[in-house]
Amino acid sequence: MNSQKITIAIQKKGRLFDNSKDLLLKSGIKFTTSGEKLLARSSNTNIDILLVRDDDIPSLVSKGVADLGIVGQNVLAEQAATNKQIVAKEILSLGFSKCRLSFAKPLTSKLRSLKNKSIATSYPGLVKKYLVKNNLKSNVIKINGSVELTPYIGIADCICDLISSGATLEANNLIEFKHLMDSQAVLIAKTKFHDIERIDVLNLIRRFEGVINAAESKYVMLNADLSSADKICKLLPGADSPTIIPLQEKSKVAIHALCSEPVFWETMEKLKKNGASSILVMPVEKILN
Ligand code: PRT
Ligand code: ZN
Repeated sequence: MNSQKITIAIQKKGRLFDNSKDLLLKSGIKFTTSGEKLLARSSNTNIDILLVRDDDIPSLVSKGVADLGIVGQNVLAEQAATNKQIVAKEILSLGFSKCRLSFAKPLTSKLRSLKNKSIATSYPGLVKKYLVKNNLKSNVIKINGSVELTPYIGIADCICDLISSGATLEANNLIEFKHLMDSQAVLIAKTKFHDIERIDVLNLIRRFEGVINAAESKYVMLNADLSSADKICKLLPGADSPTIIPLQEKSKVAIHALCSEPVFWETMEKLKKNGASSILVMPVEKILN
């Protein structure tokens, strides 16, 4: 696909790795990773994959060592809040590793405001920015791991940490009381590309978009009476312009549609109630719009 070499930095191991690797493979970039190797060369495209810690990705991309990177918005935002040299731009939301950065306190705590409190966090840049914006003076303590233990060992009144299922907070008798930001994995890019590079990168982004859109899309096929076709088409979620095909039985048609939104059981039941039968919902592998 590419004439110009493109380098993409992804997390070597951790929460982002499987989905990042999956996205590249589904986008047609073949590569294998082995042991402690930091560089994987794609066997079928002119793409190199750098395998690094997620914290290194924003600076590798900002410096142009990598053209693109996959990282959590939380990491990019934290680094951008504390380091002017982080200039990498977010260009595509990837829809995985979703979480939120929130303030949490012990269940027994009477704390109501963040004013004049001690806050333990691995995100001091974002927390300080939040405090300034809200005109609050507090003590921010940077902690790299086990942030949730700090209120119990007298280090902090509350914490600010990432939450996904909420199980860690629950296990530590903590309760979320203020939301700072939502986060998910994003594709980031360096700020300057040569013209030829830009074309290759845009093609690659289009492939990524195709994979992401396909993951959310479903192909729906059903049969219905011609008289109820209009009503049924309106019920198909995110379907642009369904195909209506005549069937041997003159009063009936087959309706095929690419639905860009999830098709839940409730939708299928509604379709059936409105006269649809033989409803098939199928996964979509790739989309090129
Ligand atoms: O080694 P390296 O530096 O590359 O990885 P890492 O250990 O710094 O990061 P890693 O792999 O743990 O997470 C990578 C990214 O995944 C994060 O930067 C986020 O963008 C995203 N992510 C999504 C999460 C979570 N969900 C998450 N739940 N990162 C961390 N957590 C932690 C959170 O800090 C807390 O300890 O999980 C706990 C809470 O989870 P729940 O499900 O109990 O609420
Ligand atoms: Zn990290």
